[in-house]
Amino acid sequence: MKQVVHAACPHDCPDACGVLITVDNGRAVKIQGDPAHPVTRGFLCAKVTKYLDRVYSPDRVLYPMRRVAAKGIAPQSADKNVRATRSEFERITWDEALDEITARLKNIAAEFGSEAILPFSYGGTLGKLGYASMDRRFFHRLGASQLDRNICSEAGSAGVKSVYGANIGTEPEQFRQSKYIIAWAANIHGNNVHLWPFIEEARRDGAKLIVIDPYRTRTAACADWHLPVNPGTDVALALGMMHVIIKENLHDADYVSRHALGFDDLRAKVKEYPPEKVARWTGLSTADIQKLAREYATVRPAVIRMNYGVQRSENGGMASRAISMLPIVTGSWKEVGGGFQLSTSGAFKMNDVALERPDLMQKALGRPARMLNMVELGKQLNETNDPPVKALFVYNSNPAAICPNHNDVVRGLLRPDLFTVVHEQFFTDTTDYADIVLPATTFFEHKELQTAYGHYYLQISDQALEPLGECRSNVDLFRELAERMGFEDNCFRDSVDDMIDQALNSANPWLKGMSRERLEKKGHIRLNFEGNGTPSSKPFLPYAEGNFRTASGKAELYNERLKAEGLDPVAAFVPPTESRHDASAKAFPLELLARKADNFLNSTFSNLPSLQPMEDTGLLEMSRKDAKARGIRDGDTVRVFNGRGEIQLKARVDGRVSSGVVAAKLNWAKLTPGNLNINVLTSEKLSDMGNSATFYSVLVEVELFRGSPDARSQAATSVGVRR
Ligand SMILES: Nc1nc2c(c(=O)[nH]1)N[C@H]1C(S)=C(S)[C@@H](COP(=O)(O)OP(=O)(O)OC[C@H]3O[C@@H](n4cnc5c(=O)[nH]c(N)nc54)[C@H](O)[C@@H]3O)O[C@H]1N2
Ligand SMILES: Nc1nc2c(c(=O)[nH]1)N[C@H]1C(S)=C(S)[C@@H](COP(=O)(O)OP(=O)(O)OC[C@H]3O[C@@H](n4cnc5c(=O)[nH]c(N)nc54)[C@H](O)[C@@H]3O)O[C@H]1N2
Ligand code: SF4
Ligand SMILES: [Mo]
Repeated sequence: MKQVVHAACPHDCPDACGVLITVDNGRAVKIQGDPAHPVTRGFLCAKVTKYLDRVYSPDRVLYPMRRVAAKGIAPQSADKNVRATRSEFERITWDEALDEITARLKNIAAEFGSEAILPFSYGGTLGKLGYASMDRRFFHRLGASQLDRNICSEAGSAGVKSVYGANIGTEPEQFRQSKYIIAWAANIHGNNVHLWPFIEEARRDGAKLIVIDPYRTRTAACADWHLPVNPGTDVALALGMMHVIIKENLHDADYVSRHALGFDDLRAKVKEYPPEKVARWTGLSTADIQKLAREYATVRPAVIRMNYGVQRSENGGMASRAISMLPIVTGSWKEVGGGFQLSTSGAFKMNDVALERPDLMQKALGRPARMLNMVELGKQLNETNDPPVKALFVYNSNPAAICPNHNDVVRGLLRPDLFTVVHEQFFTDTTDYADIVLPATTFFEHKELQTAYGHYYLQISDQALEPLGECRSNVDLFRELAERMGFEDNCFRDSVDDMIDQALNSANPWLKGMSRERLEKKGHIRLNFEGNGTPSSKPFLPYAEGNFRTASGKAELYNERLKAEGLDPVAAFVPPTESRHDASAKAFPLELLARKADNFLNSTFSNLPSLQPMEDTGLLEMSRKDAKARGIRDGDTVRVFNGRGEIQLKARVDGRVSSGVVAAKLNWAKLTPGNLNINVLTSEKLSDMGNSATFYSVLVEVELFRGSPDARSQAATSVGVRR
């Protein structure tokens, strides 16, 4: 009775792997990469290779649960037993859970207005339906506040779109034809591992790999050249490179004159960024900046893989804008193996209006509901008024781990008058504050339509298993809730297949010929860039002939709209206020990179015993110089602090960061010493463009921890009660 089911990994990762699941008598017995997928080519990352451990983990939420104890992290048993938190809950039936939720939401809406309800979701699944479909319909019809989902990528998107008009880029397959590959704030080994084999092929053919990253990642360690740029100074670096390129006449005058607007403004602007000056900001040498610029402009084809690390900075929008100008100036978009990639997501435009039905807000409120930015959850829970947030409905997210300014978030989540529902697969940091926990399916247990942000293949992910326990998918949960609320609109009765069909019924020419039936048969299909119904595998060169998606149709090196936002219409380097360039750096002189872990996915997977040994967590990585100046040795317990909070970590003096920079990794708070995670130090400050998060613009100070270890300094394995 063995059967192999085609699925697609829905985790928040550019690769969106093709997956094969072997099912034997209703039980998954094997997971492997689909060898037929042209980009992900039959292998999976370490995290998803171990996915059976996740699906069948004894720690999964399998039934609806109601809180029976005070909110907050329960005193835990001494064996790092996350399940211990279950004693905080009693099992209830789905009927009881849904009755209680609908009654509470109705009461809150009646007393405070429906905008007192805030949905909170992000990247648990990037499945088209699980990410945004029935849930949006439900909250729109309810008249709930809208969530500005800006925690990850909006600064970069805004920066790139301000030049190109769309967020699309070079396809990964073309990297094998490149001769000069720049990984700019892109941790390819950790976060985008399926690009790596293409880079290796190119290198076997003589290509050079350059990594621009303040942290010596595994990718940087494998590179031909690592440039450890100071955090938040990439705008200056890109402008400095263009200074050299234009001054030395290495630019593509023909491409620029035909396809760009504002080259003369750019030429004038970059005069302000000679390499000598840029060297002081970036910490790189003048000679290296010149060499990088000359090589990038002359070794062809050259491609830039920029990732979102660069835009988690106060000036992240401008950095993305400036970097995305480079392939315009050199005309690199003309060449197979040239160009630039931040994301490919802009190519998958579907019928989101049909899926999400924003018109339903009109019915509920007579207007669009207010928008609250997820980056500022702490502020939303503690300060927002008219109306205050009285109900928080969390799914696809773990805000008590991943939001900046963790202490404020937790203060808000602890409010006794806040009604919190969490739809989850595990008892996460956030379920520690939930009134009701609902069990969610994994991608093995529901059907999905899967896009990607690192390649151009659309996939169907088939259901391999019946839901475990009483788990429900996001779609099924919100369909059921809508019925309980008495929402009669027909869209609340749509099936998964109905919604896949609606999504594909789009004006996007690249979806022409794409149907559910074809996807079901083939598993994955490349977007139809010829727009003629017969897909070909010709290289996709989106901007070889211009065709920018801006209003002018040109690449906008000068952008009038930026002026209105108080920004330079070309580009300008404004140092982050939380950086060594600011006076505030006197009190907290070190720049913290509050990073992701290579073997977790944001906070997901960090509770999985089979993956935990692969990551050394609870560390503060620092340079020899900064450690020595503070009398700190490798292995010492250190206090890391700033005006927002403090955390005790173990010093690791390992040469991964340069002087002035320290780094630590994201993890579940309750698995981190003292039940706090690195986000106690990060800021809610928003980026220059896109109102995005600034996880990598954070100043801290570090000192040797001197007192006797209190509850907060003990290892994750010991008893720790918050505050
Ligand atoms: N294994 C794994 N894979 C993941 C994730 C994960 O957590 N783990 N997360 C997923 C998600 S949500 C996303 S958005 C993508 C993100 O993928 P990436 O954008 O690659 O993610 P980051 O790790 O945030 O940043 C990349 C690199 O930027 C560097 N960096 C930080 N500040 C600066 C700077 O000012 N300038 C420069 N030049 N570099 C800087 C960091 O040190 C880091 O090595 O990855 C996805 N894939
Ligand atoms: N310090 C620091 N903080 C960061 C970052 C960083 O680099 N450093 N990165 C930021 C970035 S780029 C991002 S994208 C955010 C990510 O923030 P989140 O999207 O909240 O990321 P995760 O921690 O992966 O949490 C996702 C949760 O969704 C659950 N889930 C998975 N599938 C489903 C499903 O089908 N249904 C439901 N209901 N739940 C599901 C998972 O079990 C998991 O607990 O974090 C941000 N926070
Ligand atoms: S997390 Fe990324 S690399 Fe790993 S299986 Fe999923 S899509 Fe592939
Ligand atoms: Mo992200």
